[in-house]
Order: sequence, then structure tokens, then C-alpha cells
Amino acid sequence: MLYPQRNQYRQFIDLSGFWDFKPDPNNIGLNENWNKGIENTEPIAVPGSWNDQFSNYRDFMGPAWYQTKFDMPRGWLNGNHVFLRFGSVNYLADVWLNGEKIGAHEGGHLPFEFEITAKIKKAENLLVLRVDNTLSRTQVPPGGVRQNYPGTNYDFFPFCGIQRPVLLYCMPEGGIKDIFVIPSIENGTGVATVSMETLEEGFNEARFIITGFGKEITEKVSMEGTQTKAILKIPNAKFWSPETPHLYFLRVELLKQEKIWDSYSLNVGIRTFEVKGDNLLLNGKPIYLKGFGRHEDFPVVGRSFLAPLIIKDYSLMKWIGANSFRTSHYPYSEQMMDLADKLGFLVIDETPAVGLTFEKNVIDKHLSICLQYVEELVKRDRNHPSVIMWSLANEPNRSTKAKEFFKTLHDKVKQLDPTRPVTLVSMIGKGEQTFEFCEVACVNRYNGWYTQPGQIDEGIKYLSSELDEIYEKYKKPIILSEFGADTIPGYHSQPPEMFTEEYQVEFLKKYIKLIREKPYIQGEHVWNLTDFKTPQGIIRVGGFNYKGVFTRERQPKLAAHFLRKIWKGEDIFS
Ligand code: BDP
Repeated sequence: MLYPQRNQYRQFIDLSGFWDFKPDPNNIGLNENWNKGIENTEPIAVPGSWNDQFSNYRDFMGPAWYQTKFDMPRGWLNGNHVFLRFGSVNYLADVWLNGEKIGAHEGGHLPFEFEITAKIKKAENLLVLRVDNTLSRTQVPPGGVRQNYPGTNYDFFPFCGIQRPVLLYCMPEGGIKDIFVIPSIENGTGVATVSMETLEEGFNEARFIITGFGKEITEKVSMEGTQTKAILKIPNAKFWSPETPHLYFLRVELLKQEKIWDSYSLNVGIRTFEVKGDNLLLNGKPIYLKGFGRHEDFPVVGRSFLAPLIIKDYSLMKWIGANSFRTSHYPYSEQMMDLADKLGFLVIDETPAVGLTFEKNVIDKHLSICLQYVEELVKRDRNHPSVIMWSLANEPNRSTKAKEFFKTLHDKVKQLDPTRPVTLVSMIGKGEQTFEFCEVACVNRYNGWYTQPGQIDEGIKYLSSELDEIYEKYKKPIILSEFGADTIPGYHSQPPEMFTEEYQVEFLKKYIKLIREKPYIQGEHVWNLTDFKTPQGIIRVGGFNYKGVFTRERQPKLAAHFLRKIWKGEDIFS
């Protein structure tokens, strides 16, 4: 799915701002026709999770209603398709335009859109949404299960509402629907293989133009029905990497009777990424991942898109010397992904499948929604050079059903994107059968924390033999995708004790020392970049996970300075 764009042929308007909001705790809105307009509302910021904007709705999980009004920009209907596009709405969204239902969507972290060409009026369009995040075991990620409040089967707060921008956009009739760029390198020549699909037939030709670093390469190809493909060769190309995130600029033009009918542009990074033996190779050279699991989480805005926060987190990750992160435990905003391309971060892109249970009465529903997520995610993010692999899930429960479940998802990913390796993030260890067909094994470990508490050395001993066992069994590169210790900023002790800043430093130091002694380990992702909000529970002081290396306000703990030294190349182990 292409992000809306502004150029001579396409336009969009961001409907962000203050909308009308009304919780519906007794679920009467549908019967009382709130879809035709709601009264007695409160203002709410869109985008923004509703939980922390008010003093009384923090734990309210929905249903709740939103409305806003907008006019049609002049001339837009003239030979255009008009769409409404939602970046993310958690969890169920039902949408009405001028009282008429235009669609529904399930799932909180991926975009969806509805065509409204035939339904939009020139002025005073009324857009109404019913958003429901009532937690249930059938959802993915699943509600319920654990002893926490609000009840989830995952360790982050189930923020609700319209959490990314809502865009009204138009594009030329029948125009460019999708573009898929596969970069490759052939004897130093950069190659971009670009497929393009249109909404309708009836176009003669397409033009593909790549510019950048003093070069301009153009290919004109004819259309076959709604499809076409071009291969663009860039001699002596500059390759994309974390150190040199060189981006070329691709413009695709769709032609009708020699005239440009539609055009779409995107950044292209020429790079290869592959798994070879125990190594991860970027542009043919081994690459080692240093970085974090993270969350989209900040005071007041909750899980919402917040542009300065994206800049801040990248700036902290650069400062500390990270080169990568995982979109734990759901896809991040499109803007986050664009900046990963620009700033040179390697991304493990994860679906929202965290805490899957495989219970008999939910497994079919979970599989169908996960298949939908995989399709939405891969189609959204497959043009990003920063995305180096897809993660099918985080820490699914142990189950005899898991292997087949993930094989189905794995095959779906490969069908949509044959170019990238697939992984799964597991805490099961050598019993994780999904590792049989994933190219990379991501392992989460908390020895010296949840197990062997207070005894890091003891924990490390177990960890060492466990990692060797996983490797012996699967012979694949392993990434330690989570390890960390809750740390209350300002708590200190000597000798180090759990929850102190010293303990976090000791913990990370001993883990990293061990990891680096194992040649099959190709990455260390500390849990977590920052402290983050969780449901309430006995292991979550004040409703927070304190495993951040930075606080929720983005200030460094002792461990941040330690990691910076090691990730900037200081030899702290000898
Ligand atoms: C891991 C989960 C992560 C949690 C972390 C923790 O993948 O979501 O936040 O544990 O408990 O198992 O800190």
C-alpha cells in the first residue's frame, strides 16, 4: 500500500487536529444512530491515544466514538479517486461518511483505507468512527490471559484510539496502485527491479526514472493490463548501509497517449541482505546488529505518532552507537520507517502477533488475522532498504500447533517478499520448532532477572549452554533479541542489587561479553531503549516496565553511558 503523496497528480490533506469524542461504555451508540452524528462530546486530539489525554479514561478500553467534519478541496473529484486513509486505529474501527458505512478494520497498528469517490460531498462531510478496544482473547495481540489490569497477554499498555494521522487523499483515475522495488548488486552495478501495478487497465506505457549522485537513468516500458516491470541499472552505484545510507530517488510515471497521467516517487536504497552460514551479510559483508527493542510510548500521547519523538529516539540511538532495532511488538509508523532509511538503521520488522496462545477456540481466528497483518505489513514496508528481515511474532506460547501456524505465515511472507529472511522471536529455546524453517533465530533471555534473580553469573552460565544448544540444533545465526533488567533511575548499590543502575550495567556487561564470545551470534538487542507504560501488576511498579536504558522522558541511566562506550568500540572487557 503506497503512502499518499503530494505532486502534480496527487494530493492529500491531513485531518489531524481536535475531533469530537464520546465514550460509549453502555454500548448504546449503534442503536441510537450515533453514526449520523454525536452530541455532547469532548474535544480530543487526533492522532493521540485517548487513555492519557483525559483524567478519567485511562483504563477505558471502548467502545468510543469520534467525529470530524471536512470540505472537499476544489477540483479533486475531477477524474480522481478519493480515499480516506487511517494510519492506525486500535483495535476495531467502524467508519461512516455522511451517515453511510464506508468500511471496517480490525487490528491496531497497520494502515487501512476506503475509497469515498462516490460518497463524498463538496462541503460539510461528516466522518464518524466507532473504535472498540474491548480486550478479548480473540484479538491479536490477545487480551485477557494474564493477571494484570487492563488484562492483556503482553507487557505494554493497550493504548486505544486513532493513533496515527488520518489522511484524505486523491489520485488519478485508474492510476498507480502499487510499486515494489527489489534492489540487487551485480558486479558493482546497482540494479533496481521495479514492478508497478495500476488500479485499472488502459495505459500504454510507464517511465521509470532514477536520479541521485549525479546520475539519471530512465527506462520506458509498455504496460500489460495493469502490470509492468522495469530493470534499472546504475553503474558504480553508491550502496546503502548504516554508515552510508545513500538513497536514490525513483520517479514512476504512468503514461496515457504520451501524456503523464499519474506519478509516484520513492526513495530507493541499493543494498543486498542475506543469511549465509552463521552470518548476516549486508552488501556481501558480515554485519553485527547492536541496538534495541523499543516501544511507541510517551507520556500524554500514549502510543500515538509524535514527530519530535521519532527524531529524539533516532538521535539517542545514534548517540549510543546503535545500528539497528526491532519494531517490538507491532509495526511502527511509516514515518519511523522512512527515517530508518534516511538515517541508516537496520530494522527487524515485526507483526503485531505478540503473546499468541493457540487455544482451540481462538486459533483459527488468530491465523486469519495474522495472515491479514502479514499482508498489510509486507505490502506497506517492503520498499524500505532499512528493513532487513520480517519477524512473524514475539514470544508465542509453547504449543504443538505453533509450527504449522507459523509455517503458513512464513510462506505467505515469502510469497509477498521473496527477498528477505524471516525470523521469529522466541523464549522457548531449542524446543522452538519454528526455527527449523526461519533463517534467523531470535532469542529473548532474562537469566539473572526472572530466573536466577540477583545472580547474574549463575544466569550467564545457563545462558551460555542454552545458546550453544540452540545453535547445535538449528545451525543458524542467532540474535539475542531481548535481555535486560528493570532499573529505577536513582537507585544505587554496591555490590549491585536488582533494580539499581549498577545491576543493569553489570547485567548488560556480562551478557554482551558472553554474546561476543559466541561466533554464531550476530546481534545484541537490549530490552528496552526506554522505560514504558504497562498494565498494572505486581511486577510493574506504578504500571511501568523499567528496563529502559533511558527513562520514559528520554534521559540516560548509567547503562546508557556504558553501552555507548562499548558500542562506540571501547574495549571494556580486557
Ligand atoms: C519479554 C517480552 C517483553 C517484555 C519483557 C519484560 O517479550 O514484551 O516487556 O519480557 O518482561 O519476555 O520486560
